[in-house]
Amino acid sequence: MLRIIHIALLVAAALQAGADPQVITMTAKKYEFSPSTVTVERGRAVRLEITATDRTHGFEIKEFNIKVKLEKDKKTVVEFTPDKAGEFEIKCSEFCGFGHGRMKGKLVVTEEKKK
Ligand SMILES: [Cu+2]
Repeated sequence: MLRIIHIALLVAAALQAGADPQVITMTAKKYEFSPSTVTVERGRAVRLEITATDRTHGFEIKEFNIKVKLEKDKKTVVEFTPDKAGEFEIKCSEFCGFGHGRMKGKLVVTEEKKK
């Protein structure tokens, strides 16, 4: 009986993470991400839908092992569940011109809301 309850709880947790993602639409262009600050909640799945509008860019958040290439005019989906709260740097990981080094954004992960 205990085992069944345990499995049910695991399934419920998985469904919650999958069924209620925090969907955020972003764009990337020389030399900025928009929005430049993204705020999400720890422990909830995040789905970022990012489109580079002027040329190829990159999207990197080191602390969450995210590094993807953003092809121009193509929506790139990045999915992850932040397991730590804090502020993390988002940066462009594809050289895109003289302003590349300052093409940055910020991911803010807040603590989970109390249920
Ligand atoms: Cu760049």
